Amino acid sequence: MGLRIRSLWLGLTIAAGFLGAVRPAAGEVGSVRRPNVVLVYIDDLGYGDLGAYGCKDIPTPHIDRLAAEGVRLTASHITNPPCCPSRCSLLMGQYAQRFGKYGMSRGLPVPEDRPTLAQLLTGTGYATGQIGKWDIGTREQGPLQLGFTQVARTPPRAASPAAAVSDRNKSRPKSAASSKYFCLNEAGETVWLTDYDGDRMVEFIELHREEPFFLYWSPEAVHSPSTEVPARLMNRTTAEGKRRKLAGNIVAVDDQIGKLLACLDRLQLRENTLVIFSSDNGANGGEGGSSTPFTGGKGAGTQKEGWVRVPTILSLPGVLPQGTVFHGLVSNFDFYSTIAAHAGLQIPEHCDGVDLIPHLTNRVSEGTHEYLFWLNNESGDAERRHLIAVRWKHWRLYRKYAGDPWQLFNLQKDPTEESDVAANHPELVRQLADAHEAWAATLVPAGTIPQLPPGPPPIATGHGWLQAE
Ligand SMILES: [Ca+2]
Repeated sequence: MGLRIRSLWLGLTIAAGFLGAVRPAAGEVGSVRRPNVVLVYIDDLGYGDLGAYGCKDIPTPHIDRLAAEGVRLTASHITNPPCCPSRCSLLMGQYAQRFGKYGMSRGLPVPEDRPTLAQLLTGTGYATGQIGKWDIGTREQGPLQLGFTQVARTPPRAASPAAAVSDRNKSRPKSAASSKYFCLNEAGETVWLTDYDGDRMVEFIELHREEPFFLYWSPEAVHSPSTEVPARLMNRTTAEGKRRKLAGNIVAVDDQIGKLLACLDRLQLRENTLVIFSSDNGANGGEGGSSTPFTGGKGAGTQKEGWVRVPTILSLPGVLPQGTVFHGLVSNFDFYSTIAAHAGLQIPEHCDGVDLIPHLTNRVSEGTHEYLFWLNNESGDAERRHLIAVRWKHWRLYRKYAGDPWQLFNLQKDPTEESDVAANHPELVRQLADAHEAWAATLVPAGTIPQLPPGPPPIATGHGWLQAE
């Protein structure tokens, strides 16, 4: 038995400690090199802000290439918005309410009685890397503690170069420490954080080119404020007004996808690497982000579809069809199940998601999910984030509080949710409301959010990589 196979079985034994549900699919283990996975999870990227999704004023040629060489999803949703719950749901592969998270709940631990996606893969011999924003679990539940084997240190922030500050009168960082997007590289030069992250992606892949790897890049971009975006990025777009700064931020993300694809091409890993590109929640209208053709988004638009429908692309040349579009209902927790199945593992029993690949390749004709549900009602959370909703086919049933009347929207005819047609379809309202009630009955009560004193962040500042012991 070769070293890799032996370590795989050892890992499976460890992984099987979680619910006893994790075993390799028959015939998969050892027969071929297990596939690589790169999961890119952008912060606050809107449904309408990529060329592949119809955007005209922000060039995104590399992300568009990913779509041309893969499948573009039109109904991919974040069922636990925004940043923190979205990421917790992603890493656990299930509705976050299953571990008591009903809103932002920042600091609530993620459960340790079931494997995170990183633990699952690390347990079967994958090199698992994390770069960028974390925002998952408690301060003690950093990426190394939740299964990643290699974590990029957070680079020290730099002062914003005066020449690059796009607006010197408004929202300018007060000190070097408060700069969001300028950091120092190892040579002490001031660089754009998104560019720095892209170099770490390439570094990680080059380090692990000879073994199966899982890389999770979750940039700070394109979260507000984009005020520091340098002219060299903005000038590549035709965006206007406040949107122009966001556009520059998005261009920098696209540049890193270019680096990623060039690296995979150069190392001849493109056909053995599943790339998943998505966003943790919808557009930030305050920054000029677009949810077109839908409305709403982060901030003032959280009651509309645009807060939870995000651009999502899966690319795996040779397996997935290229240049196609998939309209089925998808949630970000499907990524866990998809990656697990693609790695030749049984999907753990705790997962709510499905393996998307058979659906995307049309090998399975039935839908991915009949329904998707939302229940953001954490008592301490901002009221604008309260949301109770159901998606079924092209319908969206919605209300903000349990006592409110249901509203029903036909997203096919009315993507901007102007006309509440609940009164015209009482049976449909009842069907969807009953489905929500039945789903909610399977959840656990809201968890207690620990009040922790200030302490060090879960990822240390510096350069290079933190390694699991
Ligand atoms: Ca976010």
